[in-house]
Order: sequence, then C-alpha cells, then structure tokens
Amino acid sequence: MIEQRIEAICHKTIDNCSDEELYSALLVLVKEESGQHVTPVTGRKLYYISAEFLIGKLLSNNLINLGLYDEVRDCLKSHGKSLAQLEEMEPEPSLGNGGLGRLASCFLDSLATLNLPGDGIGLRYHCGLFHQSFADGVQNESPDLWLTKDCWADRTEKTYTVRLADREYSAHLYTISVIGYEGRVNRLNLFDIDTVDEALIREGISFDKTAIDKNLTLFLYPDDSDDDGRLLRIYQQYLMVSAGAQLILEECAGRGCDFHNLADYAAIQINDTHPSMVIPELIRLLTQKGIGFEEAVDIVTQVCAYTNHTILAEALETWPLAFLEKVVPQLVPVIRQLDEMAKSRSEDASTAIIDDDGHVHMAHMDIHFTHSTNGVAALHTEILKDSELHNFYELYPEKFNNKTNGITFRRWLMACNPRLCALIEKLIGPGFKKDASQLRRLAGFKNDTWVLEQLIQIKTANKQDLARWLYSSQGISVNTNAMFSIQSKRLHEYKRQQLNLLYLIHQYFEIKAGHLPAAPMVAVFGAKAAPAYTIAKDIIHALLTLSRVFAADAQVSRWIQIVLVENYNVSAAEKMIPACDLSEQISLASKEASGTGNMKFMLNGALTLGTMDGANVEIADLVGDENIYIFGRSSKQVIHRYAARDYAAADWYEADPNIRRAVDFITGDAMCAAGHRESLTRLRSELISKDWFQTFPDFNAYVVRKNQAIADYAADPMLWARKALINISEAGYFSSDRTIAEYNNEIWHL
Ligand code: 26V
Repeated sequence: MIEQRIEAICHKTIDNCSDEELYSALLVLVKEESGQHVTPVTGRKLYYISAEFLIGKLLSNNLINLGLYDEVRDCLKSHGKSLAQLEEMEPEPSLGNGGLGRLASCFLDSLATLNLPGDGIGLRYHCGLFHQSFADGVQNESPDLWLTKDCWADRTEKTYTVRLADREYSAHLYTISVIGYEGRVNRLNLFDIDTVDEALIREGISFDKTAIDKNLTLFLYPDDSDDDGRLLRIYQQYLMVSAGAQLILEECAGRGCDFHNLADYAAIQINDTHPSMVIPELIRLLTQKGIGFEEAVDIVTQVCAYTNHTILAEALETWPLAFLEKVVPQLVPVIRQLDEMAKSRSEDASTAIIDDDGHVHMAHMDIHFTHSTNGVAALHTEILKDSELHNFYELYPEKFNNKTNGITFRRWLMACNPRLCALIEKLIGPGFKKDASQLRRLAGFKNDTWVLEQLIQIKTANKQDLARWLYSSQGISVNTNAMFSIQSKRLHEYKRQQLNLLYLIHQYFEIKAGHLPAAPMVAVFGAKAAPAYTIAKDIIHALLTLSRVFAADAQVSRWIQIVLVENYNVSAAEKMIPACDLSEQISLASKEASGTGNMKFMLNGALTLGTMDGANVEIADLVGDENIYIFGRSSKQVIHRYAARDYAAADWYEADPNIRRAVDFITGDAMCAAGHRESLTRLRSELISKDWFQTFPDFNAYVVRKNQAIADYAADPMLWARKALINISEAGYFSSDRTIAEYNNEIWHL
C-alpha cells in the first residue's frame, strides 16, 4: 500500500527516487492521510493563542500519530533507504524560545489525541529563533530561514485586514495540520503578510526595525532591548490577535453563533501576556457588531482564560501608553475603559491596568478580564497567590488555579527513545501511549535484574548514539563510559548555568589535589543566550573556555569533559535527553515557574539533581527522597532573603575559600590565556558584586549532592537503574494529556 502510494506521488519507483523526492512524497502522503481524519466541530471549541509554537520537526511525529511509522520505515528499508536519513533533511521550525513555546506544541498534540476540538493561533515567522554557532569561544547568531519549498504550513485563500498605525495590512492565513495520536486532526493557524522581505536582513540577525511592511513577521520575537524592537513586538502581537479574533468570530458565526452566545462556541486560552491584546480587540469587534460595551466585556471575560508562565518581574510585559497610541490607537479607548472598570473594582493601585507612569500592565488586564488565571506548577501557583499576585488573589480568589505542565509522550518517549519505548511495551503492553498512568506498572519490575540490566544497556546505546552525533556534527569525542550530566535550557542567570560552571572549576582543583571523582563525567550543556544579554553570553564564553582548558589538560580531561552543543533546539534535545544520567534542574528556588525539560529527562530514565523549584517539587513528591538529588535553599528562604534585601555576595566570597578559589579561577592565567579577559572579568565581578540569583549560598550543598550522585552511580549501577525505573514509572503524571484533561474539565468545558 505505502509503496504504491509513494510511487504514485513520485511517478516513479522508490529505487529511482532521490532522498529529496522521497521526503516530498512523504509530506504529500501525510497531508493526504490527515485530510481523511478531519472531523467537524460541535459545541465549544478552544483557541490556544500563543506568540510561540516550538513545533520541532513533524515528519516522524505525524507518521507515528497516523500509525504509519513502522510501515513507512520498513518499506523504505526494503529499498535500501533510511527514514532516519530523510528526517535529517527536514528543517526544524524553531518558532519559539524554550519551554513556553514547546508547551504550546505539546498541548496541541494532546488536544488532538484526546479528540478535543482545539486550534492554535500564532504567527508564521520567516526566521525562527536564531541559529547559534560558536567561534573563538563566542556565540554567533545567524538567521534561521526555515521556510523551504516543502513545508508543513499550507497557504490558504483566507486573509484578514488588520489596521496598524496608519495603515492596513492583509494578514494571510497559513495552516499546519495537527495530527493526534489515533485521534482527530486540528489546526495550527499561522498569520503572515506577503510583503515581508528576507533581503532586509543585514549582518548576523540585524535588520531595519522600522520597515514594518518588510519586517513584521521576519523574526520570532525580535530583540526588545531598544524602543524600535519593543514597538515591533506590539505590531506583531496585534497582527496575531486581530487576525485571530476575526478568524474566531468568523468560524463561530459559520457554526450559527449570534455573538451574544459566543461563550457557547469558543474558549480562548491566552498563553502568557503576548496575546493579551485579544481582550480589548474582541471587545472592540463585538461592539462594532452592535453589542453593548458592558455585555461585550462580560462575553470576553467568559470566553478568555490566562496562563501565567513567570514570576520574574522583568518578564511581565508592560507597554507605554504612547506606544499603544502609535501602533493600535483603536484599542486605547477600550483599554482606558477597562482601566476605569478595574479601578472601580479595587482602589489598590497595584492592581491598576494603567499605572501612574502611563504604563499598561498586560497581566493585570488579563486577570481582571478573564475568568481564569493559572500558574504552571503547584509551587508557582502558590507563589502567585501568596506573593506576586497576592492583591489580585484577594480580589478574585475563585479565578486562581493550578495546571501543572506536561509533555507529549509521543515525541518525548515514543519518537525520541524507541529502545526504551519497546522495552516498556514489552513489559506492560502499549496502553501507556494513550494512558500514561499505566507507567506505574513498571514499578513492579524494580527488583527484576533482567529489566534493570536492559535499562543500563539502553542508556549506554543512547549515549553511543549521542556520542556519534556529537562527533559527526561538532567533531567532539566523548567517553561513553562516563556519567552524562546534562543542563539544557535557555541561558539565564536564574537557571544558574554559572553554578554548574563553579562546580566544574571546583572539581578541577579537587582532581589536581588528588581527590578523584567516583566516576568520570561528561558535562553537557545546550543553551542559547539572548543576543543582547551580555552576562548570559559571558557565561557561555566561560563554559567554552573552561572546556578548552580541561581538554588541554590530560590529568583533568580523563575525569571531566565539558561539551557545549551548538544550536540547541528541539531536534538536539531529542538526541540528548535519552542519553542523560543526571538531569540538572538547578534554578534558584522560586524562580523557575515549572520547567518541562525536567519532565522529559525523568521520563527517559535520568535522575534529577535539582532545587525545590517549579515542577521539581512535584517530581520529588512522586519519586521519594531516595530517587532524586535535592539540594539548596527553599523558595521560602529565598523569598525572605529578597524581601530583606540582605544578600551580599561579596561576604560569601570572602568567607568561603572554596567559592573564592572557584570564582578567582575564572580570571586566572589558564582561563585568560584560552579566552577573553574582558568577558571573564565582567562575569567574575558580576558574581562577586551582584550574584542576583544567589549561587553562592547554594554552592556547597550543590557540590556535596552532585558528588553523592556520582558516587551512587559508580558504586552500584543496578541500584542506579532501579532509581531510574522508579522515575520512569512515576512520570505518567507529567503527560500533557493529563494537563489538557484538567484544563478542559476545569476551564474550557469543550
Ligand atoms: C522572559 C523574559 C523576557 C525578558 C527578560 C527575561 C525573561 C526571563 C524569562 C522569560 C520567560 C517568559 C515566559 C516563559 O517562557 N516561561 C517558561 O514557561 C514554561 C512553560 O510554562 C515553564 O516551564 C518555565 O519554567 C518558564 O520559565
């Protein structure tokens, strides 16, 4: 069947097809096949609006979800072709920065798998997150032009007119089919304008930020370190929400909605504050259709719900009213009226939408004018209620709720770790693929020597795969008998890659002093630093430089190798996560809203080394103390210390010889000879004079806990494998199917 269909699409035999032709043919085949699965919508439908959808490559996942993967792989194999090789040709759509965008994509997979009608709404950026390369120990950025001839995003006939500043733009709709696992087919709607011009890109990823007709959807979330960049973000956000709101109203009207009853037809989830302007935009459109202002506000409040993804104050968007007056003057009267209403509900200035300085607080508008505000892990939601959004919680206790994040097991187990998936299926059958709670049955094998040995073998084989890939892509050889510790996530001070850096330096001194580690280690990092985030780039530089210093020292490199994976993205994560022994989740407690990498590593049999932050807290609760390595100050202690403003990094530096030794090494002779003194000096002084995310108070606890993990790993591999098995068996809770079922039962009611 498959063979005939591929040959019919190509008009020649498989043997005569090039890899490019086969890849194109599979794209056509998947699109034809998914067309068969589209089912009409009845009742309420969800629209998940998000500035980011970090979809990753789609071919394998779509084939798996259509149940065609094995058949296609075997068919190609019988002709001497490899599906894995064809997958390498697919460009990765990196339309997101990290967890927030990947979460949106996992949610779309689960919606379709659970047979729920739910479409995504976003932007078709021509360049996703920049491509990262390293040269001379420094991160370089280049444009990621992912739109190639064969593409999952289909151009439709539909356009929507959007008014921006003094001009009208035509937002063109593109769609990507979202194929559920043995489920329905939903849609990811992405808007773009036809006049975008890739020739606008100059050196690296710089471009003229003021040429809106040419740059509007040119880049994912352009740099917002200057006003032109910030304005461009507002242009992008409004293009997305205005076209999106028009699409929603059109679809609902098409299904018989008269707009007074919009809430019976649509639920809208606002993913962080980037799509918040959908609130005033929908109110504006509804009033244009003859609905009174107050009723429009009620309708929109019933339809919309908001998810908060961070407590970092600097990440909560506020826009100067003057910016909104320039780009979206039509929204300003609506926002002013909403601000009046908010002020009539509470006199507390901290809950105002427009503050005394004329800044519009997008999150405040979300909380006042949606019916639900949720955090993304239990601890995060509690911190929102108790501290960050406490005044809102007092005003609307009924609106606050928690939805602990999740990940799709189709991509993060079935597709990326076929060996482990096959073992699990052999042990407990295939039911876990749709009902992740069945993974618990694996715990019954915790004393089964054969199963534990299999787990060890699978991990070794996955490490060998990763090693081969590192060698072929970056020319790096790693010791696959070593323990693999992996910290992969965006580079940010609160995530504390610098704590890992200090640990590695500490171990250098220990090895030099003859205190050898219990096992050799490969310390792997994957991280992109925002182009304008100087300290983040300094941390990357320090890691790259340290990696060179270690590699040049035979005594040290026998024990520790440091690897920075270039251009960390979803595809790289799919190779790294199955090979990991120790998952580094070491953010400053209270700062990581949830984390989702932590869940992916756990599911693939890594043990977590982490602080009591985000979803680590829930992982620890599930697996128990003996199956996780927890260290560091609690979120309560951290929040207290911030409130007291009494943290002085310099005091810790002065008082602790181990901290001083590690910090001073950053600008010592070896590092300065291999790297750039200016960058290294800046990092060292930043740590001593600021250390905003309190690495020093957690330093010793981190060293002790990590060395304990290495000792356990070395002492008894079978006991380690047993701990890994417990982690896998408890990972079912973190399936995004569970998360989506909760959103549906408690917020959307589809
Ligand atoms: C944004 C920004 C923007 C400006 C400066 C610094 C900064 C720092 C963080 C952010 C994050 C924005 C929202 C976000 O991506 N949150 C992530 O959402 C994930 C999915 O819920 C969650 O797992 C991560 O913990 C959370 O950081």
